[in-house]
Amino acid sequence: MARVVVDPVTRIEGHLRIEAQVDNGAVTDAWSSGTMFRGMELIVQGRDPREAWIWTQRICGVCTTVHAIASVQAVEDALAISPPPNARLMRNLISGAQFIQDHVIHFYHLHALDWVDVTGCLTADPQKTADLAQKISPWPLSSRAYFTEVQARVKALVDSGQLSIFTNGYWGNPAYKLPPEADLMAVAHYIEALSWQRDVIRMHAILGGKNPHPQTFLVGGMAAPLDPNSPNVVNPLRMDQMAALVRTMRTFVEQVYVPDVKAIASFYPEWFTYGAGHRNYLAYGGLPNGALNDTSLYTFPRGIILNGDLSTVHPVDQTKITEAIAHSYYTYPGGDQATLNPFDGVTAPKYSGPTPPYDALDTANKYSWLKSPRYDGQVMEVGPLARMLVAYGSGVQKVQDLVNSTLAELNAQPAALFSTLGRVAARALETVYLLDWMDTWLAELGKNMNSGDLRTADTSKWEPSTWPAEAQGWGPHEAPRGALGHWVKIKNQKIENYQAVVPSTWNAGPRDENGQTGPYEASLVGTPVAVLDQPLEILRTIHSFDPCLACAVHVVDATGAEKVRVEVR
Ligand code: NFE
Ligand code: MG
Repeated sequence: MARVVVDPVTRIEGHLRIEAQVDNGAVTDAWSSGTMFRGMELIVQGRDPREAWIWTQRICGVCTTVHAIASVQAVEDALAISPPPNARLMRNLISGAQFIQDHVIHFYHLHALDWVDVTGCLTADPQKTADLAQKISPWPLSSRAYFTEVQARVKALVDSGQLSIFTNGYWGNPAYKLPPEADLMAVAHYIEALSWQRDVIRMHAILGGKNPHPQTFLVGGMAAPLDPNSPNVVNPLRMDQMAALVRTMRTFVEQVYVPDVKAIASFYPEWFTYGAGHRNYLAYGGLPNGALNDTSLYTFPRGIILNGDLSTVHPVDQTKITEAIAHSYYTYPGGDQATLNPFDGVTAPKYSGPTPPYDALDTANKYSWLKSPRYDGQVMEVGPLARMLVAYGSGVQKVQDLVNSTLAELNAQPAALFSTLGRVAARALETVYLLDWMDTWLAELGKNMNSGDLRTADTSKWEPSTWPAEAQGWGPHEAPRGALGHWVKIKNQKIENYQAVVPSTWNAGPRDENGQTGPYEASLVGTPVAVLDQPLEILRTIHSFDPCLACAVHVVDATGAEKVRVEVR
């Protein structure tokens, strides 16, 4: 019996500690801890609700934009404002570009090295690598000469003794199963994805002035003018540039990302059986194709799947969302066993853990800066898998086709989706699903522009004097990592209370007042660990969620960064 501690988990955003009990080569219990606090909710209290998005967008630089959108939607909900169609289209284009960029970055730069042994590149035969690459994709950078050059670059890095971005990997671990040729192909694409992601996110510069944190959001719409006759705004030239960017997105996603996910997954079929967890999935849904409150026209449908039963999609009732703090470093007026809906949420930090540096968390009591969100008292996983399952169960034809054809290709049953690799596959399929929507939204925006509908904002309620004395609103959205909600209460034109419940809080949160484990904790049970001081398999399952602890606890580093520490006791 051993206690494996991974702290901090790297190749994520923010500060996450995992403690896992390992018996007979597999995890039997696990604890997930967010190790730092910031408290964005407290920063926006008393401020003008129209500026909340500027602050809250800074919760994270990885899922840039999503907190801005959730924030403006919460305030629009409170004040009954309906942004015009062009604002919706611009927000969707910004969101879609964010999803597509973020998912590719996650796969290559945050997750692939859990499956790909970089040192395998050194022994790969470039000709066989070219054969493999050409077999699975028409992507042009697949020649023997190309892979020979990539191999030489990796070899120069290894020979220099400075592994740079590849430092501290668990290279040579027996859980790596790819042939060297697949390692070399994946590393080549890892390098290519670095410049691809930089290029395609220029869509944010066109619509939002910059990335990260586009600057054109506005309560009521977008501050990005649309005008076919002006040189410096969204005009036909910019529309052409955006269409070209979507083509660049599509080519790489279809010819590199998706074939690589399938190729790598084919060498790890057992990972379609590990990592499920509770099998409850929640999607708020979002990226509206009509009025904000018309969920029937959402790109991602809203709903809940319980116990892995795809035959029924349950409705979502905002009032059933609560946060618990029984195992979190917070206090509630009603005590540690109380739970609160975010409209009445309280952010009262009170650290009660051990003094750092510490050997062990006090897992019987409080052990995380994350609260424990629950739906109707139940644990919910959020994210690409939740979205794809809810869309599948809701009868979205395109999603059903994508999922069914992928399962057939991998010779897998639908139950395989409830797994570590199920999350990875769902993320890739969702990226494909969004590409068509990007074309649709661009075409619609162009059509509106050409027909003279240039409205991008409804500012009829811009003046606070037009607001009711008290109002409250919910801004549900889908971020790359899952269901994201901002809750705002407005009183006398100022923010009285503000709560953000983010995807990684749902997934990475600790046990609740009833002792129910969070999704990360539950998903790790049963995960094999071949080499105790190289917990590669724990990283596979945790990384499959794409953790962002910066979002989850709204953190800053107050004590100085710590080096990676992996302990086995
Ligand atoms: Ni900081 Fe985020 C996303 C949000 S949290 S990455 O996607 O909201 O999981
Ligand atoms: Mg919160």
